[in-house]
Amino acid sequence: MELGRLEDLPADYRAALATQHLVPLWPSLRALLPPGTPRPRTQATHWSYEALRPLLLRAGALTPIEKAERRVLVLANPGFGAESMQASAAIYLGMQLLLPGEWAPAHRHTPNAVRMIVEGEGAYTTVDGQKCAMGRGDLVLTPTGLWHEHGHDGDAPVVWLDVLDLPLVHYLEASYHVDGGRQPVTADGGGYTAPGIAPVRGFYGRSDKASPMLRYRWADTRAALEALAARRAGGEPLMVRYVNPETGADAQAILGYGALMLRPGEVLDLPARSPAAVYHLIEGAAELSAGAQRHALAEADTSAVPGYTPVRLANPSPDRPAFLFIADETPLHRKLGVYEERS
Ligand code: 1HN
Repeated sequence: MELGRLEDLPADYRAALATQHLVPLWPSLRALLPPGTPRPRTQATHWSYEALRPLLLRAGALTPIEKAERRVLVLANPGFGAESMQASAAIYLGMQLLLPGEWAPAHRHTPNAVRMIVEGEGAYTTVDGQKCAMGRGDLVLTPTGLWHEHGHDGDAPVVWLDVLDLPLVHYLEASYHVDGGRQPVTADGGGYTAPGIAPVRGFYGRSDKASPMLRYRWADTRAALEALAARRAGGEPLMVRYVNPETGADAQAILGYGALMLRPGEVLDLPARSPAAVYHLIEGAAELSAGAQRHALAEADTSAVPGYTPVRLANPSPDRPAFLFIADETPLHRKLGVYEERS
């Protein structure tokens, strides 16, 4: 049944509604609740690292770190427009450049962030007094409310992918920051250095921090995926999730993070799921099909995929595995009770 339109209503009635801050629902009802499936603003979008890298390095020459605080090019999904600076409804993505000797001063803010290190050696992020070295493929968490600053003792540019839940926190009108200076370094990574091993505090005390582990080394993640590949038959996804080692829950409350391996030549079909997702290629090569869109991912390329969209991942290489980092809105959808999978 076709619903009544705004234009069907007399002008004087519409004007009277407006003066009382009232709006008729029926002209907008179908847009708010489309039939059968949502109409996401998120578009399947691909960002080539080869294309963005020279632009990011040029930002290094154009804008000193003191003038930027964080030197970032934002991966803005065209579905939301450039001003929104969001990759999906809840995900913000940016590529950040730190040059040798530079320092990005401490601040803390309400949105949660993670960094996936893309290129370069010698940089570190100090989070809550813990100095976390940043190596390629490492995942470093900067959870809500914790001080964090970046420094670089190496001799070549360092680039990382920032993933934040900023669009959601901003939408909730809960986004703000507090400036700081340099933090004293108080610990050497908190003792969470090996997967599955949690340091005891005092006499059998365990950490109750929301994010006790702040750095997940790529060597550990990659080894876990290789071990899965050695045990599992083909066809089953080879995937690990980044979790809180104390509780086994997702590493962060809003966005979820994982890593996925594709064997040489492997094709993997993932069902349509309600959360939007981001795929970032750490190693190898991959083809990503999201609905009718197809993207070839080279190393360090990033793709955003809207929710409710089936995804096919393929490794075109006959002899090299491919490794992807995945960030998605799954924890948020599950907590809100709107999580859905469709086969
Ligand atoms: C932020 O704090 C960082 O600390 C990077 O490196 C990107 C984007 C929006 C808001 C805060 C950082 C950010 C950010």
